[in-house]
Amino acid sequence: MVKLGNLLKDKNIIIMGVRNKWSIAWAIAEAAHREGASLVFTYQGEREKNDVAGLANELGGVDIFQLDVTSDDDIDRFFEEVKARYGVIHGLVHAIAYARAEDLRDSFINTSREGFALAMDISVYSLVAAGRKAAELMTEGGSIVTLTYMGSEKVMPGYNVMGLAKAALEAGVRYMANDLGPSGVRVNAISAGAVKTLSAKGIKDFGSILRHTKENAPLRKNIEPKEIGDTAVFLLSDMSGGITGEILHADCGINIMGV
Ligand code: IMJ
Repeated sequence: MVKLGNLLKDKNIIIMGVRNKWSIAWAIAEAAHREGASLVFTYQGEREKNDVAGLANELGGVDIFQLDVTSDDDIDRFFEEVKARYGVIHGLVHAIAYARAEDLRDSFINTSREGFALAMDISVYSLVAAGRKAAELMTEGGSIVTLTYMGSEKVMPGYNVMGLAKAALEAGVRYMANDLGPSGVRVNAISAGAVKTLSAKGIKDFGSILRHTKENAPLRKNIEPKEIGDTAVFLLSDMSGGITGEILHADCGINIMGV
């Protein structure tokens, strides 16, 4: 039995980055739906459409829109459609990141100029571009939430250029919080512990990171997607009305450990 809440009642919330049922964005969607939010999903392109439509169906009446975050035209069109359909929005969840597979395999020192720029464009600039547009529609106040990872703070094997992208994303959260705060829009990030998603597939040493966390994190377990969803509900809700520019670790405490 799932206990229904109303923390996000009467809130229109956009979620970017739902790809399949293992996506962190999906766990956030389930939690937000449970709390009464009206949701909008975006999907990257035709390849992703069917899967995302299926998940949207599971929650009943979630609208889906195509949005490739590397396209300014897509971003403009999407927010125009959202404005026409909803008028006002209250939340934006950004759960998008990408680096070339080769840049997550080799040594960081070998990152190419193109690979670097691509990771920054998709993983960082997309929050700035979407956040700016979303904030214009947050006329009743709003909350922007993005996802980051400890690889921004400490060297994690293979995280490489994504570590720099997440460091830039976190700095972006602070600069956006400063710009948008006067309009009543908060901007925060969840630094989630490792979760087995499509984005973690094929990453070497992933199993050993999960095992290390289970054995050494203060809570002696790995974070569950539902716990990340509940953290996002908190940041999207009025319960966090005094919090902005914050990087909130939802990782069973592993980030506090030295050895
Ligand atoms: C990713 C790479 C290396 C180590 C990693 C990860 N660890 C974790 C991740 C320890 C937890 C997953 N993560 C936090 C990410 O941000 C992943 C981003 C990502 C993953 C891929 C895989 C497929 C691909 N490009 C990617 N771009 C970004 O081609």
